[in-house]
Amino acid sequence: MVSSEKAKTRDEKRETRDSSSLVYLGIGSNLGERKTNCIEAIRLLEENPFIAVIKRSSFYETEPVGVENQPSFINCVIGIETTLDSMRLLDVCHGIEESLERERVDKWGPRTIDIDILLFYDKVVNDKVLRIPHPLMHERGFVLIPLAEIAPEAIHPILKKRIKGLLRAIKDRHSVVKV
Ligand code: PH2
Ligand code: MG
Ligand code: MG
Repeated sequence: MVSSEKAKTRDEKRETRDSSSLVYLGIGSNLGERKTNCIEAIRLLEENPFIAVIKRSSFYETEPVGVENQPSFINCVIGIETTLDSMRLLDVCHGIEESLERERVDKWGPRTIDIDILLFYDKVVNDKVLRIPHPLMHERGFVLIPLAEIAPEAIHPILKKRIKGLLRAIKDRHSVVKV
């Protein structure tokens, strides 16, 4: 009994370390073949020699947040390892968005693909073009639900709370349904 309790504690510690030692990306699409677009974006990330995709959440059909009169999204979250710094990773994400963005109609409307850096290991970045953790991630069900599926123990480096705790406290009531 005592030894299994100790083992559990060690596992929990290992899980904490593993979760915080990845970079987490939010992937979303609400135009065209939405799930295929997400899968293609993940494939292109995996193809980059400096990126390894380690974890992928389920796909979720999610109600649009913010601009609400647009089609619903397919969202998922992936955990990657990368030797790129956060700015170079942002460039890679933008490049993949551009290569899949042929169907995009207007800037704020539906998009074939959106790749957002949510967490970059335990780093905080406050740059004009890049803020990490993603400044809205802790308010959004379409981010926290898939993120909690693959990294419940990861810690938000500013709020100093675990993802599973942030999810418990969330007020966002937009629907997020596993597909
Ligand atoms: N992305 C946004 C704004 N609103 N809503 C959902 N459900 N999913 C998204 O990915 C999303 C959104 C800005 O990037
Ligand atoms: Mg986004
Ligand atoms: Mg974006």
